[in-house]
Amino acid sequence: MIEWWKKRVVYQIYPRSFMDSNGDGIGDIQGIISKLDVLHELGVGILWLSPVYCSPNEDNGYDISDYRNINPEYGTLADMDELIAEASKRDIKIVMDLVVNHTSSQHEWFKKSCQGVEPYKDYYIWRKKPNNWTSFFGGKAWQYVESRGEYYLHLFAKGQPDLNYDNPAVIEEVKGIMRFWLDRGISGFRCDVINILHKTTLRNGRPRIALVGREHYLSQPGTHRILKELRKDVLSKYDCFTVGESVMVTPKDAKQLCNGELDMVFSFEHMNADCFFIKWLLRKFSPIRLYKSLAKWEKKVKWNTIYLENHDQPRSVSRFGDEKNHPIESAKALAVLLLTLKGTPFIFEGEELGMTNFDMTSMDQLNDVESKNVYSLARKLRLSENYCHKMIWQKSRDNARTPMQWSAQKHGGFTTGTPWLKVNDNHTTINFDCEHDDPNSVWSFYKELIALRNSTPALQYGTFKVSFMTKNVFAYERAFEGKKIGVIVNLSNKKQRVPCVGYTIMSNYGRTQLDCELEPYEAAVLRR
Ligand code: ISL
Ligand code: CA
Repeated sequence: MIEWWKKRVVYQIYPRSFMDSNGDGIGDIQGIISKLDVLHELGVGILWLSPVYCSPNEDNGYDISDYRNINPEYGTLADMDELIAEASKRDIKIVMDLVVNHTSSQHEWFKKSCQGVEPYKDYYIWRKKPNNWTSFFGGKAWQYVESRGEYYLHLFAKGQPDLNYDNPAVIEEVKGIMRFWLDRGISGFRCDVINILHKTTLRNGRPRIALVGREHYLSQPGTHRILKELRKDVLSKYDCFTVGESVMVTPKDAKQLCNGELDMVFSFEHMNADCFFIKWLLRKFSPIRLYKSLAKWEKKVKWNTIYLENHDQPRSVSRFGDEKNHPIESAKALAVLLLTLKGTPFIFEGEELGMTNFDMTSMDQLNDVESKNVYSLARKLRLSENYCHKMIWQKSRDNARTPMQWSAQKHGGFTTGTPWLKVNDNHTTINFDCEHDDPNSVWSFYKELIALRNSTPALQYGTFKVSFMTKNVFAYERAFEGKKIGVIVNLSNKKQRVPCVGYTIMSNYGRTQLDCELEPYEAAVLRR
């Protein structure tokens, strides 16, 4: 039996930016409900919602102050129940974000922990003296609290204190939260930075340029132990799945995380196709670096995740495609990769429209805590203003977070009020309304490709084999029970000579047959 989460296409919603139903400029749950028919028409079978829990929004919901309630900005528990029920009517499952490496500093647990009140005193990681660890968002990872006369660890923003997984009470709290939502009818979790839960020791880390201390918390034995326990005591009792966001994993770590722990993990290696090791160290995008990494993970893990975008990454058409000269072809070529590789595909809202990076003109338009921290840090390090701007404009997480472009109307039809983050000016041409009615649009191509995947076992769970790879072209084959499908993708702006290929099932150039030459950003699914 093939599990349902291997067959379905996932669509990630960033609730704040998806659809505003009441004109306050912030996306909300009723907004999502109003778009369920559209998502159903697109053909997706699972929605992953970035956090909708109560949060002071220092990191837009990834800092949770109440795990068992909905942020009033987004609606109520009743709205959430309605979403689950309405989605289910359309055979769409809902997956929530589980953010339990840290809470918000506004969480009751943390407030009591600061006062030394039991049983919360040891819910977080407190020390008299900080070590040399640094935060994912730049700068030191420790913050002093007067009332305790101690420092707490925060691997992310100051408002995101890390939970203490040496305390069994914390693990029990997490189990309770998971049951609370699974009992309400959700179908699983996307688990935030899940491979860093347990810190083996708080000794100083080796000196390095980023994430000092990481050898003490990345994929440690303690984390594996906790994940096994969550699986045994909670997850195994429900028909659900988990996808773990796991930072800096190797295929070996991933295998271990998916052995009696999670069902699949997000890895990051392919996100380095346009940078060195950390995203801020820019380099020119190299198609073959992307292909090699994708192929490596396809071969090495049992069940892969496929993604080219999420709420932390720039828009794929802007970084791996050509938003200026070939916006439509390159967005479609990327769609072919996303939906024909082996593993569960994750579409990020707007990717199916070919949405591009934020058309920011000044640093004042930034919202993201990471971008702001990194920008001020880079200026302190005396990197040139020019480089800093380039770095932020190319890699800021706000690139992914501009509101959905539903129509050519003011603010892209996202809100009748003032949007929390500026809508891209190109909503006049890149938007759902136009694309829905245009059979040659990026959206229509996604719809057709998803329908093809949903009805083709070879594409859903067939084997994967590289046919050939060049600097710019990636060709592979998927096969299941003797049925084969070929795929070929050119992620360069130049024509490419290739071995003669054959008849197409889908082509982003509308071709029925491919000869020995590919056009810029040409991609096709082929008969075999
Ligand atoms: O976005 C990143 C770098 O720019 C990553 O390092 C990111 O911070 C990391 O992948 C963890 O991401 C997740 O946890 C963060 C949250 O800010 C992200 O939005 C979330 O996806 C802390 O909860
Ligand atoms: Ca709203």
